[in-house]
Amino acid sequence: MRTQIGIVGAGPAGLFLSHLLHLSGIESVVLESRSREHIENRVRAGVIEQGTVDLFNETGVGERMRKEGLVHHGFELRFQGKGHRIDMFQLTGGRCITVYGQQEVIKDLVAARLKAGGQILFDVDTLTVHDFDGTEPRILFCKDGEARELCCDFIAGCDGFHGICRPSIPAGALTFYERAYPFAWLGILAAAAPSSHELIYANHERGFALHSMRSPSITRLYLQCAPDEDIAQWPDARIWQELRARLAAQDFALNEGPIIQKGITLMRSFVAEPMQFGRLFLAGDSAHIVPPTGAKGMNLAIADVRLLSRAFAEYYADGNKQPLDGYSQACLRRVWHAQHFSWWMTSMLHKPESGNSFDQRRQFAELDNVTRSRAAATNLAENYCGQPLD
Ligand code: RFL
Ligand code: PHB
Repeated sequence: MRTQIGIVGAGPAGLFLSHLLHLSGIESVVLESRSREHIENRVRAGVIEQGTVDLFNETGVGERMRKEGLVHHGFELRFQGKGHRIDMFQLTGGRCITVYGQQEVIKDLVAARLKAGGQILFDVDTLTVHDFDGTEPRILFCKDGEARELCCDFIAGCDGFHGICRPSIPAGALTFYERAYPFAWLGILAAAAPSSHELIYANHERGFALHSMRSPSITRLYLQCAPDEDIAQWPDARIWQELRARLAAQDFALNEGPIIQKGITLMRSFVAEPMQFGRLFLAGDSAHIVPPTGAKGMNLAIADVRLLSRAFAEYYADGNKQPLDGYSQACLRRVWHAQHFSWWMTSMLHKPESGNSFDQRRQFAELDNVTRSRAAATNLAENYCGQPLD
């Protein structure tokens, strides 16, 4: 098999890259280790920045999101039992976010690629990448028990944080910047109407909690927990009890319902620089991850592949390799802004492991500032809605 761009991974980065390349008349093949059913049902991100929404609309994959996505003009910071609304729309001169599940984005992108005759091979295994330091990279893999080879001009490593592309780059060629956090999130999906129209980020002495949603009848909720938490120790009744305690506020009642999914997410900040080696380009979580508190990961993945697809388009149009050479640098500014914002939101809202009362007082002072000072609130709102794509 031969193609122009061999894409490893059918997450938001890989699928959207394939879609953008197609719009520029460039061929690609997407290789995915999991089944179509698995990736279309994997519950992850929910918050989509305005710039990402606009890009989906401009490139013809935003139709269902426009109908089913929930547009939010604000969100709430809750601490010391009181809610404080951050009016993103007003503070940013009309920007907002859309709540729409990542698995719905995946369904829309898979459908668009298949409709356009795009090739996505699901359930591939033993995938390895080769010769990307030369001019004829190859991807070897097995499909239905048969060994296959995909020859390509370039490889796009869109295979997430645990993928194989980044670790295939020779040791010492990349620098890693990293921070692990001493806590994790226990997340649930519940068949219950959201208890508020907007997201609620709560700093509570028992730990952080987040109220989000997926639809008018499905609530998404998270609780700060230990990184080595055993989910078996969290029967549904304990989860609801903890959520009620952490989200408590006057005139607020938490709607409860059957829990349809639960899982634990570890939290880490990580950047690999540069996001390229030879003809292998990394995009999305394979190159960087953020703790989910700032809701930035998928949005960053989309911003990366937008730049990467443009760089490939210039290369194929007139042989100009400059945008490809500048790809990593062009991405990293946004990446580090998001790293800072995600780290900051995380440290402002989570119960510090130290249990130090100084840290707790400092957090309240920071929350007080961010909810009282228009300048501080504007900065938060601008970062949360996301900088416009350049
Ligand atoms: P993905 O989505 O991990 O996709 C990588 C794909 O590669 C496949 N793969 C392989 N395929 C072939 N061969 C191999 N050897 C392979 N190894 C892996 C995998 O099966 C997978 O299909 O990476 P991508 O495309 O870079 O997308 C990144 C996003 O998924 C991630 O950043 C977001 O989910 C982060 N995130 C959020 N981002 C937001 O923008 N807004 C949010 O509100 C938000 N909330 C969240 C989140 C992530 C969370 N978790 C579970 C980590 C909430 C949570 C709880
Ligand atoms: C979600 O709805 O899954 C969600 C919302 C906000 C975040 C992270 C995840 O910061």
